[in-house]
Amino acid sequence: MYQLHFKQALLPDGWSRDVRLSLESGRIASVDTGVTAIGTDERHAIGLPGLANLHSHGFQRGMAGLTEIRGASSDSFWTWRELMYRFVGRMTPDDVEAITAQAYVEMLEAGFTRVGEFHYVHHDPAGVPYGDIAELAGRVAAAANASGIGLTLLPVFYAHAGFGGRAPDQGQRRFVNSVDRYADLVAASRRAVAGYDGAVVGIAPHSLRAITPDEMAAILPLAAGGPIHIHVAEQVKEVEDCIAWSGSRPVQWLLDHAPVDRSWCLVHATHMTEEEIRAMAATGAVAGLCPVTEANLGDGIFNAPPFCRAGGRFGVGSDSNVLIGAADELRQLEYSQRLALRARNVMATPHTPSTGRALFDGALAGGAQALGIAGGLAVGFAADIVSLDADNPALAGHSTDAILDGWIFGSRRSPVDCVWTSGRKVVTNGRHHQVESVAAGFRRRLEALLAE
Ligand code: NGQ
Ligand code: ZN
Repeated sequence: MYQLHFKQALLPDGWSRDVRLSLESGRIASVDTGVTAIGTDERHAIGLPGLANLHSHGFQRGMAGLTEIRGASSDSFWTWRELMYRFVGRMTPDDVEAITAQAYVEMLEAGFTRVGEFHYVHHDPAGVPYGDIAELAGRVAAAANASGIGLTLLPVFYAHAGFGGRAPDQGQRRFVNSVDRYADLVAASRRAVAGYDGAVVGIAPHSLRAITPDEMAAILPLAAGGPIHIHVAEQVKEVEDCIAWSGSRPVQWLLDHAPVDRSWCLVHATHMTEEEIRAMAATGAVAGLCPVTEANLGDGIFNAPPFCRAGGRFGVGSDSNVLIGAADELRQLEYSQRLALRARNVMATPHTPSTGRALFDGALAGGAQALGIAGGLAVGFAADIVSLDADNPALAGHSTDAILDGWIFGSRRSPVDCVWTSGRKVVTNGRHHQVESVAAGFRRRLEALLAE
């Protein structure tokens, strides 16, 4: 039994003072409020539930800052993807593991306690499966385990270069499986995470570009009740190509042809009509918003107000991992709305006037739903906890919701102090316990990769 005491903590029904959490076997065994700290309690000022990072491609952390150079023609998502494919073509399993571990350490230091890894690089550089079809899924799981982050592994089905079942291109050879081989991959992925506490496995048809309707129907049963994630309507070109292929826009097509419900996460969902927005919100599916990456790739701005008014659920993901931060994603989400609408406090609601609190509550609930877990500081839930440093100048004099506003909008240096995942402390004073060895491994692999 391990006991934490917080001067204030955000519980499912709001902020409470003098909170003691007892942790046992990785879970929260009891929550007491209005109690003074006793000798054996580990004392902290501010306690928050850890957020889920619902969409990551861990290996892309290795490309951060390397695609910000203008090419010969005008740059776009599609020219970025060419560079990404070239990077993918060179990575060994050791590279994947070291780069992914670095990304996960940064996530933990930034206040994320679980990651949804949308994992699609499966085969060797020639496109031949490894002896173990889940070799690279195993490397992702090893990186998660080494860092301590909770893992929801989403092995990806990818088979085509475009709508209508177009043959995959060379750059995609490491991703491609038949339906049967994908079923083997999902089963092997379940085995790869079997020893890891709290791991969840879902499935992920990559995008409507990469899967045919028949293939989609064939793989959906493999989810077996777990989460189902798909990229959708991220780029205008994808919308145009989908209309040319089917007569429908991508979100509309998906809602018409797939059993979208609460177990789904529609990643990006950037380009929707008001009708699609209302229809998607009504399914209970989560919008997987990746505001920092969407800005970096020039995707567009999610139309949040009508989606939230219709009761739509959202969570955030660091996607390309160009910059990893829970507060950064939430701030970018709000600021993109402000810039588009020339208004302030767009994500706040009549019920929750603090923008930081509304963003945090939304991302906590939507992120947990999308990753197939329960999120929050409540009895029986995983002990995924973040403490903030009350001495950070951005939090001076702040209490309750103003703490979240100060963290998200006003902190130059992150106030994230300690982080626990499944009851194990993995970050102290804002630093991950293995930060140096993981960074050294990352540096070594990256220097070798980039020297080639
Ligand atoms: C991905 N990234 O899977 O990493 C994609 C690029 C694709 C984003 N969509 C590949 N941001 O969409 O074909
Ligand atoms: Zn993605």
